Amino acid sequence: MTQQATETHCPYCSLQCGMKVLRRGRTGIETAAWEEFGVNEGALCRKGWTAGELRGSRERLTTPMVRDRATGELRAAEWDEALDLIAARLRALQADHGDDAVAVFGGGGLTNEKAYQLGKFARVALRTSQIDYNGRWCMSSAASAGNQAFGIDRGLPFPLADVERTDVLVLVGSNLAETMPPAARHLDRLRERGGKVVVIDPRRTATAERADQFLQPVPGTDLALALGVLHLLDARGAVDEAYITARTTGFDAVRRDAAAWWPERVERASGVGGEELRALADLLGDTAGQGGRVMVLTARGAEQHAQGTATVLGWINVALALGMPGRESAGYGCLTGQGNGQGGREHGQKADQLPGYRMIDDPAARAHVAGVWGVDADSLPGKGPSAYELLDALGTSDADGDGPKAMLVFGSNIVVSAPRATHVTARLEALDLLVVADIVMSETAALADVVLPITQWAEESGTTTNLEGRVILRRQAVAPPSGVCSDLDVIAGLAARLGSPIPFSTDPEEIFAELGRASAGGKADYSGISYQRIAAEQGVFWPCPAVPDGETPHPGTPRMFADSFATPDGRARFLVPEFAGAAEQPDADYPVHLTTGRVLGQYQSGAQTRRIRSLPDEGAFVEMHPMLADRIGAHDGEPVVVRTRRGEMKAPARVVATIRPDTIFVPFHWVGVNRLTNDALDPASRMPEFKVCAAEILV
Ligand SMILES: Nc1nc2c(c(=O)[nH]1)N[C@H]1C(S)=C(S)[C@@H](COP(=O)(O)OP(=O)(O)OC[C@H]3O[C@@H](n4cnc5c(=O)[nH]c(N)nc54)[C@H](O)[C@@H]3O)O[C@H]1N2
Ligand SMILES: Nc1nc2c(c(=O)[nH]1)N[C@H]1C(S)=C(S)[C@@H](COP(=O)(O)OP(=O)(O)OC[C@H]3O[C@@H](n4cnc5c(=O)[nH]c(N)nc54)[C@H](O)[C@@H]3O)O[C@H]1N2
Ligand code: SF4
Ligand SMILES: [Mo]
Repeated sequence: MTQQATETHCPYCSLQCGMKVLRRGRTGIETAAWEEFGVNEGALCRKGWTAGELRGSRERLTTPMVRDRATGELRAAEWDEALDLIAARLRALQADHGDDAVAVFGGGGLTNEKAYQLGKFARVALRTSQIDYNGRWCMSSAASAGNQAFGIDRGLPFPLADVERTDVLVLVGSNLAETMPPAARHLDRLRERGGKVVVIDPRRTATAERADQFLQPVPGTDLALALGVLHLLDARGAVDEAYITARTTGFDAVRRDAAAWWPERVERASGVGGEELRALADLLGDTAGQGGRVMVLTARGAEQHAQGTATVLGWINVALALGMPGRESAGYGCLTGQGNGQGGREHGQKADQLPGYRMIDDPAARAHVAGVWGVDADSLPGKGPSAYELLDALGTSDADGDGPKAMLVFGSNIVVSAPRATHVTARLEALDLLVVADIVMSETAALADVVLPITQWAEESGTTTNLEGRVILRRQAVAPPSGVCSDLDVIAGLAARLGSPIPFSTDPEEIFAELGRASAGGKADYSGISYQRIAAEQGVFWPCPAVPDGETPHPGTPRMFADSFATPDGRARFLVPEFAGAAEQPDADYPVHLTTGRVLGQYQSGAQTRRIRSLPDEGAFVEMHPMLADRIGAHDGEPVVVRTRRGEMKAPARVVATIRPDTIFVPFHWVGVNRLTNDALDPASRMPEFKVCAAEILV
């Protein structure tokens, strides 16, 4: 029998690898290589190869569930019963406490169509300002720095393959060999061409194994390194004065500030010695001096800090001082994380945004979007709180008023992935109504009053925008199991029951066309993109405005900034980032730095991947240096307790010489480490400090 293969994309990370989905047996599916898709050239990581396993497994939710008031247990319910109940309770809570009594929490894994409908649903059907999403915990610091420096936020302003054509690649806080394995080929090819890779990470990771230079700072001190590098570049006359004059503003203040960051001061702040810092500055200065190209990429290691925005600005300053942004295969980029991390932040599920990366407090943006939606601009609520602030206020009541009493969650497992998770879980428990739409019974769904079973990626169509800003199409490969609905059906069903003034479509292609109109003229303009074009062109890079009938279609924008930046005057901004260090410094009681992150075989909160049997589910571990292990009497494989001011956890020690002796690392895919993490927020991006806090470790 010939197999019908559907060309689509992986459900997980922002690389959005092209893959084929094949049917297996009566209900099963299997993933296979799609060689022709250029971004990953047929390669997948083990998560991609095994992504089909959840389909048809007993772990899938296949019926709505409602918590029985008498027994306190979840019981199966009909869809109509569940949606009627949700709508009735939301209406009652809004009638008693106002529209903002209901909150919505979205996810960067949702397709563009879902993210767009969710934002519209919150503003039009619920009229609430209380909507934000987990992307706030992902690349928001790089987004805010990109907006400030370049006037726009597209993770990579160039195609990923440009990485292999640069001359020096600096990776600040990225472990891409584990977090997007097929992308590591670009590092190998770059080195085969004679280019150099620099990795900055408190751990010598699989990515650092591919590096020509490796710097191992104390967590939370990357900004000091950036300032020190700029100091040395300026001292040796390696800054590109012509570029700075022609294409930027603000360098003088940045130069004065960096003048005070001599290597000894950087070493005191970061633990990275002057020689290593000089070696990096020499590599960058020599390369640029010979007309070569430098590319700086940041990821969560540099960004998930209370100083994340300032840190990214510090590295953007280095790239600008070398004259790189806008040159081909050079400049600055951020490696976005979730499957639709990029598109998910452009179409309105973020507290301060409307579709097309428009700002919700801009009257012209409100008028345009309200026009597309067919509602009055004055009826749209204003800006709401950021993800953590939203969660922190749930179910509270104080002199300033009440926090939300109900929340609908689409595509996030907050109980595992939020910082200071014990506190956040208590806030979820304080709600009158928690509704979770998910594929599986996640830790967050298990707390809900109503759980809604949702189609998974292979059972529905929709677009995502990958880390390069390339809008691509996930195609439905199989019918969903009976009893399971799409998020789009849930949103439409609830909107109708809530008496929404406008209907909500459930057809992804129709929604995409509307999203295009709503985004037209915005920064992230999708109006010239269609499902047909995506299929014909292996994706289309935004901005891609529509053109009048008969004119040549806009080609899309793979590379940005060649002639100008997206600021009002077309120049990039040098901004002075003040170094403050981590919000919580080690002391006698909590003497080590705790950092967190990922391993290759698990994805995020693990809600999906911990249920896939062929992936390793080893549980959390505490990575520590042999010197630290000796000092406290810990042994490899034996349990240790890690404690911070917010909580404690127990997990086996993993003793490795690749981590700094003053730092421990725990992956966040298993419940635990986020009970310990710090909820200090970046002032601009409102990013929590996932990547460093002070901890005590005991055997
Ligand atoms: N296997 C796997 N892949 C994934 C994901 C997953 O869960 N699992 N998630 C996807 C998502 S949403 C994201 S956001 C990306 C994240 O991709 P990455 O940013 O590559 O992943 P992380 O492991 O969070 O952090 C990267 C590195 O930062 C280091 N680090 C910690 N603190 C600091 C610091 O202060 N400074 C510096 N320079 N480095 C530091 C850590 O040691 C770690 O090696 O991965 C995506 N891909
Ligand atoms: N300590 C620490 N904490 C972190 C991080 C860290 O580095 N360290 N990283 C942060 C980062 S970068 C991120 S991105 C977050 C991610 O953390 P989460 O937001 O928890 O991400 P996921 O685990 O992907 O959760 C997605 C949930 O949605 C479900 N789901 C998947 N697709 C759909 C869909 O289409 N519709 C619906 N309704 N549900 C769906 C999944 O089954 C899963 O339960 O974690 C953050 N937390
Ligand atoms: S690298 Fe990311 S997109 Fe590619 S197969 Fe792995 S998880 Fe999927
Ligand atoms: Mo992320």
